[in-house]
Amino acid sequence: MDQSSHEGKRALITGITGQDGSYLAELLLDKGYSVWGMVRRHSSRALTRIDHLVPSIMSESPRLELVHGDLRDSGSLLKILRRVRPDEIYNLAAQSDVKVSFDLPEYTADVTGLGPLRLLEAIRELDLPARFFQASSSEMFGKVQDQLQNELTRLHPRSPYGSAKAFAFHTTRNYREAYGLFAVNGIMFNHESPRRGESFVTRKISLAAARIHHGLQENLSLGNLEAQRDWGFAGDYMEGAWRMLQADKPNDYVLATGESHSVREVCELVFQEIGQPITWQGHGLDEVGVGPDGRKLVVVHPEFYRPSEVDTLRGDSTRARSELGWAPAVSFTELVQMMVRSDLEQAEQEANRADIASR
Ligand code: NDP
Ligand code: GDR
Repeated sequence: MDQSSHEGKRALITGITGQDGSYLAELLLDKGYSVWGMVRRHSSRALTRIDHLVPSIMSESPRLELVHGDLRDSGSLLKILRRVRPDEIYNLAAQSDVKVSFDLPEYTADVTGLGPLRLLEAIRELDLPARFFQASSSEMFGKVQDQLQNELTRLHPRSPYGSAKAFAFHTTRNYREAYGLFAVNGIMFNHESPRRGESFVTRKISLAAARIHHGLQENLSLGNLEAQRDWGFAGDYMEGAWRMLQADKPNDYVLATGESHSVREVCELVFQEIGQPITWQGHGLDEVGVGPDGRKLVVVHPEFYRPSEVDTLRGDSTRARSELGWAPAVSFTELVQMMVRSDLEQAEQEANRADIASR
């Protein structure tokens, strides 16, 4: 698709400061869209992931504008939609941390569950002819029976986050059926990148390994090493989100690679990439990952277990592949290598700063 075909189109991204928001903003700006990003008020600057896009605000006709709003505040959503009148709305904002959702269940339900409902109501209230993308999650499948999960798989969430996403999923579908909105769910399996939040397991592992490599950290504490996920690259998934809103008809689509790997495998690959392959010793909470020189590089800690776990996920994205022509471009190994490379650079900078500070 060439850039000129999208010039003049207006997109609103909620969650633009997050991992996915930053990739989507790049993608849409590249296609010629004018982009509005909804941001929350922070006491300090929170635009790290989109800083490189922000200079265009200073230009004469900025194509990226940031507006203050919050998914918990219906008034702010109405105001933004009235002002921006977007052609496409990508709802990426959420309290997206599954572990945190056990500590903040009501807050998670409010932001992640009711937030999309507030947006959909505002679209309906204003009679806006906008297309709406909801960032739905494989976490909704939870306790799975089938080897592969697709758009027809039964939902059995295992966390307050998964339950909130399931509510938003059904709400999005209901607004499509009840009011004829072009509202779609992208049922996205885990997707990662060098911009992934540092508490999510892939990034936690790659950053810790890089810091261990540069002598900034002793070891890495993890929870359930056996959990299996279908991990892809965030940039590929945002391409899929965009394609869903370009389709002739609204529908729900799974985005996944179709491959799954365990947390243990991620660890093994990451430590191999930094030149310190690990071997496992012990069992359960006593298990450790030992480096070539006998140092304990990975330890297991009960703090990182969840009250109920999603053991294994693997997605079947046949519908997206055949109807949208979508396919992930980055493999699991390439993804891990990309993250390790980036975190080695970050850790090297941290080591240099620590060195200068100690002089
Ligand atoms: P992040 O956690 O990186 O980003 C979340 C974004 O939501 C941030 O911009 C955050 O803003 C914003 N946000 C949080 N609370 C509110 C609120 N009350 N009002 C407005 N904005 C808010 O998530 P990802 O980029 O990884 O994920 C994007 C979406 O996709 C999320 O909805 C997530 O649940 C979903 N998803 C993600 C998958 C993944 O593997 N990454 C897989 C499946 C679904 P701030 O910077 O101010 O905190
Ligand atoms: P997830 O991602 O819960 O799938 O949600 P996360 O990376 O947090 O966990 C994946 C699996 O790893 C296990 N695990 C650990 N997880 C973390 N965070 N920290 C640890 O120390 C650790 N040790 C083991 C977890 O138990 C889990 O099984 C992500 C989020 O992006 C959601 O917003 C999104 O909807 C889903 O992916 C699909």
